[in-house]
Amino acid sequence: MLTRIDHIGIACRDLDKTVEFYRATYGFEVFHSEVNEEQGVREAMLRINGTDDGGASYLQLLEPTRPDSTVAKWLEKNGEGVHHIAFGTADVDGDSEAIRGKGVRVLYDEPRIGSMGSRITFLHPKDCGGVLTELVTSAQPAGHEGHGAHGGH
Ligand code: MC0
Repeated sequence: MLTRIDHIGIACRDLDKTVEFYRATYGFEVFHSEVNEEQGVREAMLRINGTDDGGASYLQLLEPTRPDSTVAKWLEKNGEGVHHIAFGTADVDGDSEAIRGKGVRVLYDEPRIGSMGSRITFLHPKDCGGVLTELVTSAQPAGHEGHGAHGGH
């Protein structure tokens, strides 16, 4: 069951500059940052709020680390802006199988590793009304989410 907006992914060309915009304009601070080589991104997670299921919602700022990455391709075509939305679930395996059964293309056979050790998969934007959609199961069970065990900033 999808229980929250886990994050909104925003593609940018200069992560540090974009982090500074969100800090100076809204007061959001970086909760966690990392490089995900498999996905070809350097990212900063800005925690916006906790949620009823014990999880949280974030803005995820994404800068490509290589020119052939999906985010680099997307930036070249569209410029900076909202790249994807992500729904949180306690069961990414079960939910992606259920959604696949409805005829929506799930991009990975098995979930891969996302932010803060989460397990993630993506749904094809062409099957989701033009919205690249991600499903996320946090590394820690709902109710125990926090950045201490994820390596922090
Ligand atoms: C591509 N398309 C999109 C899109 N990316 N539509 C909406 N939102 C997006 N973000 C559209 C293109 O405009 C194109 O439409 C069609 O999909 C095919 O795109 P393409 O540029 O030819 O590229 P493909 O087919 O090679 O790849 C598209 C695909 C790819 C969605 C399969 O981007 C992908 O695998 N994405 C999932 C992984 C990802 O995005 N990782 C980065 C975030 P037209 O009409 O022109 O044919 S990593 C992340 O977020 C992790 C770290 C985390 O959350 O923890």
